Amino acid sequence: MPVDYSLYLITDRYLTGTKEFYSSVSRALQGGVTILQVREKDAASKEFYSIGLKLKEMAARFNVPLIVNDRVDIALAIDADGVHVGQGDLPLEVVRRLLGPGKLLGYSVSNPQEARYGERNGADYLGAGPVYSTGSKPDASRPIGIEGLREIKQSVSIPVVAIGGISVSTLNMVKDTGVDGISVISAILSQDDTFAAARELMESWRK
Ligand code: TZP
Ligand code: MG
Repeated sequence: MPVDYSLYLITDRYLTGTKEFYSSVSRALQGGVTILQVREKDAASKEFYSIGLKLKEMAARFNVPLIVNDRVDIALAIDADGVHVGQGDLPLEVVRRLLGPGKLLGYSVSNPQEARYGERNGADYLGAGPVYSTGSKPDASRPIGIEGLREIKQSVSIPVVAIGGISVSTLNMVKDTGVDGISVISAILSQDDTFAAARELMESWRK
């Protein structure tokens, strides 16, 4: 089945404020999130596993694929739909070998060179950014801007998902680059109503 990358939510259990984490994610799924990534940077393996398992069950109820950030072992343990790795993680071809052919493999890129490398070495899709500055990733590299995003999209034929500081107010410019979806943390999880936030992003995306 083709993957719908339109609204790609990445988790951060510290960004939901006073809202309960799982109900925030569940409401966002109800609001129209099309793909979900569990990304819990400081979680010990046991906690990452149990968060992943719970989110996988939750996502499955909405027919939404669940991707695990970085951790191939956790992805295999919970039979996730895929793994997302960045420049500093295990090499793509190694991840693909561990994961098998049937799973999704995502790769973070910031320029066309990395994008082409990803395409040649087994990535199914790319996460391109950060497009704008972001408060959600302390070690994020310099923003690539809309033009940087456009160059990446034009350099490959696999799906490209834009990431970094994207909100309803910037969505149209991002969409104009031709990307296949937007990936967000705070534009959904930090909002008071994650259902309404996801729905608004999805409605703007579809316009
Ligand atoms: N990778 C590049 S930017 C980023 C990640 C994980 C954080 C995106 O979060 P936000 O809140 O949507 O800017
Ligand atoms: Mg990583």
